[in-house]
Amino acid sequence: MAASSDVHGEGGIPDMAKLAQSLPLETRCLPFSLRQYGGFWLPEWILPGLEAVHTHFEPRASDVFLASFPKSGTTWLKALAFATVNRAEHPPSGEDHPLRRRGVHDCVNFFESTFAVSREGGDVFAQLPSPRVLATHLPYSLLPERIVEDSSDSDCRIVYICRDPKDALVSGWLFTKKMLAAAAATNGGIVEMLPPAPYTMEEALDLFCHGRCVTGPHWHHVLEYWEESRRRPEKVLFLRYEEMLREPACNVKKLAEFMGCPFTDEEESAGVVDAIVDLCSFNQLTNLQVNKTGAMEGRLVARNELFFGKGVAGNWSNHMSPEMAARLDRIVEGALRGSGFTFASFDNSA
Ligand code: PAP
Repeated sequence: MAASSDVHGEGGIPDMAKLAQSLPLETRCLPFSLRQYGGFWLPEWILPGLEAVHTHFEPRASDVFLASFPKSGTTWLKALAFATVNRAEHPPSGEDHPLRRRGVHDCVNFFESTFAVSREGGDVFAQLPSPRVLATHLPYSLLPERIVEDSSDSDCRIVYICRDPKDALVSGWLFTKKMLAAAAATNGGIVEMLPPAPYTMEEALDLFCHGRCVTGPHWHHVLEYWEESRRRPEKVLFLRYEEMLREPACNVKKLAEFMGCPFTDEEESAGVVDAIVDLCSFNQLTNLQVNKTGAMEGRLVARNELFFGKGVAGNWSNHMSPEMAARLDRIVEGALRGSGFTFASFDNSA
């Protein structure tokens, strides 16, 4: 697997403003133009953020990074991690909990997109108190060396959430269609989007199967983090969306332990784990006013409600034919062969 220094070379990340125009371009994958860099298709508008993250971001030992391929359960993981880390200051059953007042993505920022749209320069997260919880869709091999390095100075941790690629694809396709409709109605946001087009499931699937989607190929994204979680389980925790739906409390305990703030027996008996699971549940979050009418502050035309679809495993079957699903399954299985990794839905013993 490519470590980040292999991709960026000795001098670190290159000058993206100069490099971007020479990178392979994909404009059929809505809603953004994509450029291929380091083997992955990244939104073109993110590239300055990638450079800024490498140049300016100063990780701290107490940082936790929540990583994911888009539409794999990031919003849920953000809510759970935020509520868990901050439970002493903000008890999860409290009426005034930040997650009841603010959008999940405003409680936990995506770091590359925040850097990409920031006009401040420097480290935009320098003022955030520790412990910081930040999120990223970047592939492991494109994370800054200071985050991934194998040294005792780099104690920050990474939690990855993966999801069946068919559900991630369908969730992203539905999101894109809603986002384009919203952008058309409001004259867009501050990030330039491609003009709306019919964008059928067949088109989205075809691009996805060729790895041409935001941060694709999906299976390479997952595999990089999975391999690192096997190599350094103390550094990378690998979670699965489908398992979290099955056993949320058990996964929240695992998450807390990994983040260095395990629940005490007293907390467990007092129902704190269940209160966090309940606060962050699909039903609770979707019923909050802020998630019905609010929007991600000052960035994309992404109303909070767009981040909540059905919140289940297997929604792909409502939008993909068995033949379409079999095509993607075959490609993914082929790509994963020999790796030792399988998606839960392909593995009957899981
Ligand atoms: P992002 O990559 O844009 O941040 P992300 O949160 O990873 O999106 O994925 C959105 C999916 O997570 C949606 O799935 P669906 O379209 O198949 O329904 C969304 O419903 C689901 N999701 C969001 N919050 C929760 C939650 N609290 N519990 C379960 N699923 C959730």
